[in-house]
Amino acid sequence: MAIFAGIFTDAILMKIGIVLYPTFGGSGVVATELGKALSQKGHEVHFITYSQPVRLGSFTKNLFYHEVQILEYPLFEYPPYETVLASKLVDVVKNEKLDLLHVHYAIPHASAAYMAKCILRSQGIKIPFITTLHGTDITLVGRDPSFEPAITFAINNSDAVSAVSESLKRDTYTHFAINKEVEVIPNFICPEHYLPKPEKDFRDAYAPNGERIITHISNFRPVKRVEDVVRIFKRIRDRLPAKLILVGDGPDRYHVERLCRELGTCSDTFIIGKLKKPEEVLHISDLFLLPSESESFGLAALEAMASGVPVVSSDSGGLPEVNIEGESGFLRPVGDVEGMAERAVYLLEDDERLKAFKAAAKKRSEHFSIKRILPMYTRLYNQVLNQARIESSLP
Ligand code: GMT
Repeated sequence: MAIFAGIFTDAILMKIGIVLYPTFGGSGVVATELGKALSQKGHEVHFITYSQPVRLGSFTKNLFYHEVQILEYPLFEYPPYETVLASKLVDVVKNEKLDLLHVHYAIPHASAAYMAKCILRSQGIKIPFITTLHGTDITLVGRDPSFEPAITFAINNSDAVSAVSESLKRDTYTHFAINKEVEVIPNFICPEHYLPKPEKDFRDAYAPNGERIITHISNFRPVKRVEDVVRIFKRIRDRLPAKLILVGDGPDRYHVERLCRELGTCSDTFIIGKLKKPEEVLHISDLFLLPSESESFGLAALEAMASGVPVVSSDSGGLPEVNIEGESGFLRPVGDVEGMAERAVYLLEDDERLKAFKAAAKKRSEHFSIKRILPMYTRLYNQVLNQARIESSLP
């Protein structure tokens, strides 16, 4: 364990276990990029989840991945993931001598970490854990009575709790009886991933006659209101030449395809499925649409802005903390398809205006650069480790 003069400081290297969803969701992306950035600073990072995180890329010296094996047995209609995850955490903490665990998305990671912490304590090993709340774990799924008591307990028993926006922090206090301080640490981007590339051929493939390219990226769940994207696009295309690229996949894809057929927009719409590197499409885009019903932060919008793409979004949840009205794009109330289309046309119809908004979106994204956000996490880690040290020295 790394201690300097008895105190953990930013200069001290740590062994950190990161628990995450390895899929395309924003929480998994943030957790993976955080782990990569920590490892580049010399910390040893152990990802613990059920498959290799999609954004991991190539491994470096300080990165490790521990797969949680899900045991199938005829009795288990639903394999008990939380139990095998807790057991895996016990194993990794003990054998890799981790200093702390950082779990992303409360369900079921926070309660699994709590269980691992109790098991390890019974064996004389102390391990603090930090829970980062990402959104639907609080606003959608976590609030459901079938989860609420377990989530409240796991949050209150975390050694520290962070949320990705002020809005999510407020929602957490509103919906749960939380007696812990929730620290806001916004999501981030690594600016070097979004440097402009010469993409003319790629752009021509989608928009051969110089049409504007409008993009949306999501998991096509009802909360994303992807059908609004199609309706907004229809109104834009009625006013100026445009193409729509939809990235991602999910339960609403059939509805979206049907709506495109109904509105007659199929010939100008590309539904390209999931992408490991969304920035490849963002680089050729002129506008990003995110009309979500609820969005604790809107990482996809931030990634668009980092690629120099302005955003027209709903004003729900944490989106106003990311997308600034009249600067990086525009915000309209949830469901205001007309208003979003009108603002989109305003942005797209004038070359100079669009150029200015593209530059401003890029500039705004710099506020969320990993350089600024990473120290917030390492400070929280040090605070938790120092607290654990003080507690273990008490009689
Ligand atoms: O958007 C989703 O449904 C996926 C979900 C996740 O956990 O991956 O996204 C949530 O976390 C992201 C990363 O912190 C946020 O950027 C998204 O706004 C948030 N989604 C919602 O609140 C709906």
